[in-house]
Amino acid sequence: MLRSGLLFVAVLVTETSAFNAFSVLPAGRQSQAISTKGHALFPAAKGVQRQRSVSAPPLRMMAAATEFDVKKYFAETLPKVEAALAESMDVLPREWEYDSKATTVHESMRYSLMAGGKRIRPLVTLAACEMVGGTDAMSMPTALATEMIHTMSLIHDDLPCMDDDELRRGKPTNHVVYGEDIAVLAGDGLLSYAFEYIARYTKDVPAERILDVIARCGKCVGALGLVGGQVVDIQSEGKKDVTFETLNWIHEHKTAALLEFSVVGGGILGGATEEEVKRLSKFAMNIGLAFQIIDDILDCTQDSATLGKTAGKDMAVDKATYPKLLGLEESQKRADALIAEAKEQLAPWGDKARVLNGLADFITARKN
Ligand code: GRG
Repeated sequence: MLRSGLLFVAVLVTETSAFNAFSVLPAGRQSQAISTKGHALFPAAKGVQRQRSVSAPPLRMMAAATEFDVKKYFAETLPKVEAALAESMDVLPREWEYDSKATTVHESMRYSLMAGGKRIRPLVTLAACEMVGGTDAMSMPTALATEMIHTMSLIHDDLPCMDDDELRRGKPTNHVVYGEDIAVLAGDGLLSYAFEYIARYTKDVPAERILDVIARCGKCVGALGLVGGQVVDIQSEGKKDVTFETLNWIHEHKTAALLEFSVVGGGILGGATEEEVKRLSKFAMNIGLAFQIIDDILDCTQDSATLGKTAGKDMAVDKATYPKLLGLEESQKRADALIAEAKEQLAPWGDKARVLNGLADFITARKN
């Protein structure tokens, strides 16, 4: 199992072009380059920083100019995450004397969780925790929980009653393999297991921090998170007058909220102060929106084989997207500006922020 996980990661790292052609500029330099153009960020959407032009950070605020080799980082870190994810599935039948009647849903949960994916959410959790002085042992259960929740959201998003898709992570979607009923329940199984996993397996962290993380986890999934974002997304479908503010609202909730939890959760477990949590939150909301903008761009510029999911879907259903509202070039500029501003939030950590900064840059450089 571990060997096949490692093999998968080796293939992923070798095959993904974004991993190959990517070396990260020092945070300070990139922020400065972008800030000279003075892009305004998104207009008045609630909950994130917005509408201030990105001004050059003072020299003392610039992160240390250390090159970050993202390819090497993925090669070193992804096998660890893949192995831990596999173990999270193995532990169910092994330690919990699982009733054999539950094997179908367990298999279905495993099918989607272990189907690959970039694992960005667990990576930012581990990186944020380490940046503030914590360890992998403190944050790994929460890191895995973010991937369980993300995978659940993909399974449900692909259902015929939602986006109705048959390809995900290069494989047939969960409901195509197991049927709609099992797919719904596999998502539910992953979601509840995520909470159980944080509560049961987090070690060496004071209980109040774990409690805070569990509460935030609930919020990011619920009506003020993924669920709320998905509802407004569905309600906006087919409408010609979706505003920029609504589009931002959808993606702050549907996409950015889970990334925010992933980063902030890692920070809290590692002992971040209130002020640090605020910085992490702003960083994460920015990279979350940038992530979605790039997702929209890739949907109309890449093919299904590269994406591992059906390309051109947004246009086919006439969905409101960033490229549709802004055009491709302006969308890319917005994503770059959001990443630059996100990285400014990490400046006080200096070189300790190199991994999170590198992952932020990866978000705009990725090709799938
Ligand atoms: C049922 C409680 C409950 C919640 C689900 C379906 C739903 C509500 C929300 C949809 C959330 C969703 C699918 C948002 C899209 C986010 C996004 C950009 C996904 C792509 O993420 P990647 O590129 O995918 O990280 P990989 O496959 O690499 O992990």
